[in-house]
Amino acid sequence: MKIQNRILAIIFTCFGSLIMFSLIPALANEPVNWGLTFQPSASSSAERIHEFHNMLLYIISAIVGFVLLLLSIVILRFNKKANKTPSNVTHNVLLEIVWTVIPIVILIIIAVPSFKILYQNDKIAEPEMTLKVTGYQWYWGYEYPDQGGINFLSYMVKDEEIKDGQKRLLSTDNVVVLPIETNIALLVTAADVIHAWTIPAFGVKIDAVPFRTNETWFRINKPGVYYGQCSEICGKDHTYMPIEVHAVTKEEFRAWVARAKVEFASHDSSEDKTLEYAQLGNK
Ligand SMILES: [Cu+2]
Repeated sequence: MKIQNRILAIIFTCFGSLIMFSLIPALANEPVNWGLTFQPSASSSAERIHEFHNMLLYIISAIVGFVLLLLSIVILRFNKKANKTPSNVTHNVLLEIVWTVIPIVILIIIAVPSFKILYQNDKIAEPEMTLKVTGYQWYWGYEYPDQGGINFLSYMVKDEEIKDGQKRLLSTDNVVVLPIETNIALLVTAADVIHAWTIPAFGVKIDAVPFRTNETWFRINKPGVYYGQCSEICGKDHTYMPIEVHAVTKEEFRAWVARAKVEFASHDSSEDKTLEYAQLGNK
């Protein structure tokens, strides 16, 4: 009995800590220490993903609870001491049908909303503007084809150049500025190897594949600064190609477009910076 109590105590402690940790909220639009839950959603796509995740959490918790209950009954009632003469039953047709059909029903219940979200997050609902992203080893290129062809490259701010308010490994020299409440079509490709453009708060993670253009869309619903990182291991400086998006109101975006057209009229040659970054890993 003592060992059984100990096992039960361990199981309940594990569950208790899991529940406690899952209650710690992730409050920032960036990775945080000990962050366990999602970053708060800032787009309709992320909202749908979070709702689906929460639904799955209820289903999986019920399944885990049920299996734990069955295991506990087996451990307590059918151990050698409590059940000296074991039963010889090996088959039960009804039981076997039930434990096959119920999981199938559960999978169908999960599949329906899952496919719905895949479709909704994939299909571009009347795009109002386009952002084209190109992944390079190891930086990002951005183009705004319908905003006068603004285009620029975006590099991580190096540790020794970080200014107040910038974040190590997350801030970039040129930030992506996007308007809120706008359906943004995202076109993603790469120039060398496979990268992946990701902003967790937008619910977007899409591979950037050479010779191929992947597309998705999102609609940001609150202004703010959002961070992401390349999410496909793309070489030695994979860690050093973050994404920084500033979501602003439509008026602020128009003002930025006017400034950006002048500022990015001729951007720096990418060659120099590529060389500079090639040294980064050797420091
Ligand atoms: Cu990459």
